[in-house]
Amino acid sequence: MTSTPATPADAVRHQIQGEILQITVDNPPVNALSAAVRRGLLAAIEAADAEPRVKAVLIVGQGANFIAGADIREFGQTPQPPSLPEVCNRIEACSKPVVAALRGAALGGGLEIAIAAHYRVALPDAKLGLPEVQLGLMPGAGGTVRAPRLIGAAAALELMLSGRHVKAKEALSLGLVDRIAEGEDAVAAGLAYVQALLAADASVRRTRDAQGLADRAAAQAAIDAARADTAKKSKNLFSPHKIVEAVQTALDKPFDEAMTLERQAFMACIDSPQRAGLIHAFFAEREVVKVPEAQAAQPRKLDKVGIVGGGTMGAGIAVSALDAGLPVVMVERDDASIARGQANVEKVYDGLIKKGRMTPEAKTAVMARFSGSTDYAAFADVDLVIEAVFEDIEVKKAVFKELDRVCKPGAVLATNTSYLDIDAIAASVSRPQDVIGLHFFSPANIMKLLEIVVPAKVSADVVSTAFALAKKMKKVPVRAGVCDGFIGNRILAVYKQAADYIMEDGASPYEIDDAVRGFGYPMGPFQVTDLAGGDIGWATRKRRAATRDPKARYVEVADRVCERGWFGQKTGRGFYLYPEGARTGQPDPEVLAIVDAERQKKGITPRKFTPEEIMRRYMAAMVNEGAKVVEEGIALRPLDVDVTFLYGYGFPRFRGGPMKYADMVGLPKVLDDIRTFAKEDPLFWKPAPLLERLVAEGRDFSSLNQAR
Ligand code: 3H9
Repeated sequence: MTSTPATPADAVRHQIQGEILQITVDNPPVNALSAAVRRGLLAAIEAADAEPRVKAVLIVGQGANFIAGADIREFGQTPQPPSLPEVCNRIEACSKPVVAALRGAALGGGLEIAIAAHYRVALPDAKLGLPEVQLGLMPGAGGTVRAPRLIGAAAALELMLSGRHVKAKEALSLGLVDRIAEGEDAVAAGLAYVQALLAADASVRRTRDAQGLADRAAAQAAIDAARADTAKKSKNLFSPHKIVEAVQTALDKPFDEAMTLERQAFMACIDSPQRAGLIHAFFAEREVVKVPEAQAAQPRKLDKVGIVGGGTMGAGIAVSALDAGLPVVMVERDDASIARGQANVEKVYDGLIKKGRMTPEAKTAVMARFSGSTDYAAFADVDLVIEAVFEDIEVKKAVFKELDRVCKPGAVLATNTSYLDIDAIAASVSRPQDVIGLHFFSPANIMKLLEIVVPAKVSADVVSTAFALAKKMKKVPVRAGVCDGFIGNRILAVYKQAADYIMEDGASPYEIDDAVRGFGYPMGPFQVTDLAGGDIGWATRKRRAATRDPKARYVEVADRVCERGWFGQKTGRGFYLYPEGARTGQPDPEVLAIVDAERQKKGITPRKFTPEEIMRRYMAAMVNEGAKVVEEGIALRPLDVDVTFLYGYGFPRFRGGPMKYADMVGLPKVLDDIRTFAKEDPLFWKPAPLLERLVAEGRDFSSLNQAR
């Protein structure tokens, strides 16, 4: 947690130099606008107005950032005066010209401060934006009222609805800033600009009077277009619609009234569960890297990477490593396989060239760092090697034997297995302390999630190296323990089972997919099966058949579908029909007939499920297994489960992740559901002891989220 300085004097300094009053916001790490900062800013502006010697004001941030926005940790607590809109209005009302000099982050409330100032200069490293939408919010300190006046409705809406950051040059062309300065010294750049303004006898220039909305027809057209687009693309979201309506208000109403209405809409966003979910996601993805090993040990040297296997996975990992700037050497068993591996890597870059996102020269430069070999000796100088061969423990052990033979002492030996016992792999080599799991998700060069699977004997600096690799690759790493499926696939197996039960009990796969999409997922579980290939799950089910509890309920529908050779999109048919290579499936009456036949075989009379009933079971299964995963230490904290599902399984970000969702629904309610479902199938619906304990103690999953 970041500590907020207690007094305005700590968080905001102001000093008079000649005719200029310089205000410095100093609230590490990112100069967020805590209550102390707001008080300090207000006091400083009042001092500037009151002091006759002062002819102009400069606002800067201490360190590498201007201001990263409101202090997100304060949301949900009782608001402390002064409010940010009040501070912005006071800055704008200042009787002397106010200049903001921007470097690093000038985001959200930070940009609102800047556009309430009268003039702006940006340094080359400045990042400007109104990213509130990504937190389930909208700009709430005049952003929706001032930004359209400054840069027009179309540009302002685009900024606020995308939440993207713009660099100094673009900010200048948009009209967000007035000039660009060189270097990294915001004070020097700001003072130079102030002096130039004073020399030119420049007066105050208030954004409330700017003319960006003067062309009413153009503004209305931009708002209508944004409204239509938002209705289509953000139908599950709350705040984008509020942003569009706030800009409509800015166009229709006088400035002060629009400010009041913006505040009301902002407070509605603050109160929305989506704000809670999205802000949880924001902090969770920053907490997830705080794991004991990475805090205790420095990473090992990581300058060159080896990859075993050039299939889809190996090639995707190679691309991730190349994109991280690392030299990569790939080993395959024969010349044909290494040629195929290299071709798989090049295919990714050729795709980018085709889309105009990469030049052929850039590809040549990247591929110069790639080499292929059929000889493991090529790994002699790599710092880390990732094995991505066939999922079979004996095959993997044979690879590790070779790695053990050729790799230099201290090289990290990683496996990309998605469920095999990594402790067993580690035990098969002479250096178990160097063995770790790096579970990439397919396509590995695109998917953000990286499960870092920590076997019993691995040393802390190897875990730390894995987190360093994730950072270089811009992945979101989650620490997981060893078990079948680790965090993600283990939980997936359980809620997929729940989906199968719902199907056999009466809902069609299409109704289930609809309900899951309605909840906010991009795809339902049966669509995902068709996309991934039904044969993959089939192989897993066959592997597990021998160890499956004979008393456990087993739904055979998917096996019947696979027996017909219907493996999903790649075979043109799975749970859905894909006529002529279509990407979107159509419901298949023959699949429904298979489901019916299975029901009849088991004597099940189908019943109706509403989308809400479907989701209650689906989520209860997910949360219950999530609690078991936390209790067993497979996940360090509930937030690690949340981040896994947000980045690896398409869980809707606005719900924060499954464990946060459970907290918001209320754990007693989730447990009640599980107990009710247990009456039908006590073996499957066994409540997680952790869930029972938390309910008994009146606690929630968030209470377990402190870093361990
Ligand atoms: C808003 O402004 C609403 C207004 O319109 C209206 C109000 C009335 N508050 O990301 P990093 C922490 S909404 C509190 O690792 P980077 C962060 O948790 C806000 N804390 O660094 C981390 O803490 P820790 C709109 C914050 O260099 C540390 O700072 N603004 C805040 O990779 C370093 O962060 C945004 O949405 C905050 N606002 O990236 C901007 N921001 O070390 C959100 C960061 O304890 N922030 N922290 O883990 C960002 O996008 C990035 O943090 C930033 C720096 C680009 C600034």
